[in-house]
Formats: sequence, structure tokens, C-alpha cells
Amino acid sequence: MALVTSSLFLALSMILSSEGQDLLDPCLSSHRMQQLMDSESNLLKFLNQTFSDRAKLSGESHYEKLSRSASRFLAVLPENNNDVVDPLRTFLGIKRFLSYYGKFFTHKKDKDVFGAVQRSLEKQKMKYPDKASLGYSIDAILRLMTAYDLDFDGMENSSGVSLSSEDKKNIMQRAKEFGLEAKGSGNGKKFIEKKSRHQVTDTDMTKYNNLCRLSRHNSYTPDNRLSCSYAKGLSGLAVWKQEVLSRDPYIAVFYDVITKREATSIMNTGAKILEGSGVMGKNKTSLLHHRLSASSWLWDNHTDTTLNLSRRVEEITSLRTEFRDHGTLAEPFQIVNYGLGGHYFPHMDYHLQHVIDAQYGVLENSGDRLATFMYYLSDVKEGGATVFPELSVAIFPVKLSAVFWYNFKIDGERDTRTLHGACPVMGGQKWIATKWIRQLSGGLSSTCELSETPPPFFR
Ligand SMILES: O=C(O)CCC(=O)C(=O)O
Repeated sequence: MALVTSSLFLALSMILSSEGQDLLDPCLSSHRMQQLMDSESNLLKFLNQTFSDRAKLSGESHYEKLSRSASRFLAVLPENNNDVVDPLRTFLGIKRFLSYYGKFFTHKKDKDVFGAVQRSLEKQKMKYPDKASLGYSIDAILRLMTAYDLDFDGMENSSGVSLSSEDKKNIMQRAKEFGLEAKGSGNGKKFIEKKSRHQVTDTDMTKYNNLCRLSRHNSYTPDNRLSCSYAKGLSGLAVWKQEVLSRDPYIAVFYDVITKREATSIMNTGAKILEGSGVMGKNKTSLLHHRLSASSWLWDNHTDTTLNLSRRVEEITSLRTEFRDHGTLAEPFQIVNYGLGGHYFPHMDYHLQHVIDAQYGVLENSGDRLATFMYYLSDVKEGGATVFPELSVAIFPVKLSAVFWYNFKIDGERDTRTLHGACPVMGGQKWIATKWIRQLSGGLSSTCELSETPPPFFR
């Protein structure tokens, strides 16, 4: 029996195996969540086989029952798991892992089976979903309902699945705990934040939500100062499609600046070492936590792709990105995969004075984040825009494009208008790769003339 179980375990771990670092709650990364849901049918096959072997050997009816249950769950498994990163489907998925499959492991004698499953997931640096995961998935539903002004009907229509009245009761209970105001009744129920608990002003939060609610097709305000053009790179050889979304401060999107192969390569490399970047509180503020995603850092010399992509940032921006131990010109790439309803509330990329004061020396040698260059590695099915509340700019991710902006004014002052955030991801996956370019890259003490003229590259 041990042999059969261990060979099945081997099969299961091969299906689930990958390298990584910390154990991650699957809710923090939609990539991990997809892997978890993809492994569901294998998990049930494993349980079915293991319990059927044990039934044969021990003759215990308990194992026969468990084996039959596993095969019953397998038979009714949702067919299409492609969109499990959709919040309602994921919530129901986590519930299956926790409540239904959890029942397979309640018996003391079957703890070893749970151990085998856990170890398989650990190979992927992922923890078996627990109560906290269920809580996060409910938080994601509430965050999406409040951010996108959706009622239960709207959520169900967008997911194509229905929640039971028990599920809705649980969601309403959690909303109450968060102090959200409930409006409407039945499936028309919506939740509203009575009082903003964010780090930015209520006005900026309202603008952020309003921009997030735009759609890809109505996100632009006609403005004749804006332009679409071809732009030449630093070497003069390469040409980019450039869309200027704001002239002051300068924000531009470049299209087709990374190949599909490069995007896949950097995502795969980053995926292996994802760690939680969300601040997941156990307390009642977790719905409103500032950021929910998983991320990893890749130095330019990590692979040929990272090196090429860093050089491309130089080519496009005319700013140098060489990494140095002391006096670096730029930071390593930060690869981010957003989690369930993953978002990043409005923030600045430069360091705030109290952070600099608290971490004396943090910006020594290389200065602050002069500019941000962000590759969009995936399209996002719904939601997930990058928005600038002060500038009324919303950028809906287009795979293989990139956005670039300066965080400082030409006179070296921090530009508060660059406040920006990432809207919650409603469906699909969002992957980005960000390169923050330090002030040293542009010359620490600005030698630029104080004029409104944009840098040469953008004219
Ligand atoms: O994901 C986005 O659209 C924005 C990300 C961002 O603001 C950041 O990583 O600082």
C-alpha cells in the first residue's frame, strides 16, 4: 500500500512541482491560484486511488466511502477552470478545498494523506488553502463590489456562477465586520465604504475609483496636446509606437516594445520566486490593505532576457539602467503578479521624507526613483488599469506595451501629480515588470534648464 501511495504521491508532486521560496497563500497570486485549481482533478484522482487501495488492504468501509466521495467530486468538478482567477469561481474553489476535500483529512488515520498533499503544494511554495484564504477570497469579492459599484447580480453575471444564500450571508457578515454600509436588498445588494481608511484623501480615492470604473473604450479625454507617433530609440535604429497621455508630467505608453517570448520568459523566471507583496493583516483592515500581489526581484544579469529588457528601457528612455552595488543607476526588475481582486491603492513611487529620515542612507549614492518604466506582460481580462487620479489618466494594460513617467519635476522637486494606483483585477491575470530608474541616472544634481520643454526624446 505504501508503495502505491508513494508512487501516486510522486505523480502528484510531479504534476505540482516547481521551484520557489516562501509558502504563498494562493490568494496573493492569481498565477498560483490557477496552478492550485489546475491541480484539483489530480488531487481528487490521488485521493480516490489512495483510499481505494486502503479499502482493499484493510477492508474498512470508511475507506470505501472516502474513495466513492472523491470520485463523486471528480465527476462534478467544474469543467472549465481557465478563469478561476475570477473572484466568485475562486471563492467556490477555495471552499471546495477547505470544506469538502478537508473532510478527507479529518480522520486521525488519514493525516499522512493530508501530509502528502501538503508536501506536493509546498513544492510549489504554496500552502493548502485555509480559513484565512477563504477570508481573503471574501475580501476580494467585497473589494471588487465596492470598487466597481457592483451588486450580487453584477458579480454573478460577470462570473457566470451563482452563490448560495449561505455564501451571500457569509459575505454580508464580513462586510458588516468591515463597517461597510449595505444598500439595496436581495441580489441588488451593494456595499459602500462609509468612511475612507486609505492613506490618500477621500477626493483622490473617489477619483481613483471613478477612473477604475472606466472601460478600455471610454478611458480617454480628447486633448489636442496629446499625440500618437513613432519615436526613435537612443541608438536611432529602433522605432517605437508612442502614445503620449500627459505632457506635464510626462506619461507615455509604448506599444510592442517586448516580444511574446520575452514576456513569457521573464514571467516564468519571476514566477519561480514569487513572494507576497501584499500587506495581509489578520485584523479587520485587511479588506482595505494597501496592496495585494506577489512579486519577485530580477537583476539584469539574471537571464539574457532581463539584460535585453533593461537595455531596451535605456533605448526607449535615453536613461541608463546599469545596476551597481554602490551608486546604482536603476533597481532590478520587479515582477508582479496580482492576486485575487489584486490592486495597489494610490501611492507615489518616490520615497516620502519620513521614510528617508527613518532609513538614513536609503537613497545615498543613487538618489530617489527619478522615473518609472513598467512593461505590461499580460492583457487583463477585466479591471487592473493603472490610474493617475490627479491627472485623470487611466491606462488599461495591453500585453507587450509599457508605460513610462517621471516622478520628479524638471527642477528636481518631487511631482505629487504622479500619484497613481493599480485598480483591482476583476478577471484574468495581471503581470508587470517594473524598472525604477534612480536620479543618478539622470545626473544627481539636475543640469537641465528649467523649462517646460519635454526631454528631447519626447518632442
Ligand atoms: O500595476 C500597476 O498598474 C501599477 C503598479 C505600481 O504602481 C507599482 O508597482 O508601484
